[in-house]
Amino acid sequence: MVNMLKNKTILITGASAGIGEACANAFAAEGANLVLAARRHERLVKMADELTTKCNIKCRVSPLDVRDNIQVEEFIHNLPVEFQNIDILINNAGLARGLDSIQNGNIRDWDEMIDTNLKGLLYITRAVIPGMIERGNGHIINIGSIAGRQPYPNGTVYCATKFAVRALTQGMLMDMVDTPIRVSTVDPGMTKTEFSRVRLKRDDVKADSVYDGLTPLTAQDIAEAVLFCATRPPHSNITEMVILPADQASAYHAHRRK
Ligand code: NDP
Ligand code: 8X3
Repeated sequence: MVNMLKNKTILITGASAGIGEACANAFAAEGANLVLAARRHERLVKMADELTTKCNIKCRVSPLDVRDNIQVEEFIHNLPVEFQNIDILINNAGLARGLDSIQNGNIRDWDEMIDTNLKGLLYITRAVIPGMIERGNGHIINIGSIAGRQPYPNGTVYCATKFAVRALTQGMLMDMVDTPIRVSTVDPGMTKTEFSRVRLKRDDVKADSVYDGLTPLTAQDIAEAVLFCATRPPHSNITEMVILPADQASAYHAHRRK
């Protein structure tokens, strides 16, 4: 993997926190140039200041709501020339909102998850793929979830969006099998980020209790897996990778120490 990513251009959505931020750090450390997008622009600016100095890379940041296709198209269309040739797209922006049964579900929460995790991923991917095909080079790495493999009670709609990400990964592989474009999904289990705080609408005590008695994954654990996928030789594609904490056996089985 020596210098494999040096001067490559990596676009990361949802780069302002958690797994996206950890991916930015990991790829910058390998000398890759970054395009970082999320709604919290000020966080991205701070990251870019630090990473350009520390890792001697180029970094472009952009405020972006992936749910808005017009914003997405303008963002990709208006990238400066030096950032236009995206080598790797990390489709990471995503969230869960609420923990409710289907019969008590909040429609606004459903819309937010579907619009972000599913439609947002599609908008970005649609805008980036043609350039990759034209250049004959590209890798799309989707951040799925164990929730895209096993639905669990009160998380049905979030799980459905992540099942959809897996379906999209498999379908994209088929659609682009005659191109050099690679497609992967990295599917984590419980990972301690801002995820549970967002899901539980900033009830931080409840959010932290999600990880009571077990050792969750870190965002860096996932970034290392993404980096591994991104650094296979061009003839090799890791299509799916599932990573769980050692204390977790499935979406519904975790070992918690008292
Ligand atoms: P965080 O809440 O820490 O980070 C989520 C990121 O997504 C933030 O940078 C946020 O940025 C961004 N984001 C959310 N909505 C939008 C939007 N509409 N437009 C642009 N960016 C958006 O959570 P994680 O790092 O844990 O989540 C990253 C991905 O990992 C998600 O797809 C999640 O589903 C997945 N995942 C997480 C797991 C976990 O246990 N943590 C396990 C399995 C998968 P901003 O608010 O600034 O826009
Ligand atoms: C996030 C992990 O277990 O909450 O995708 O579904 S989980």
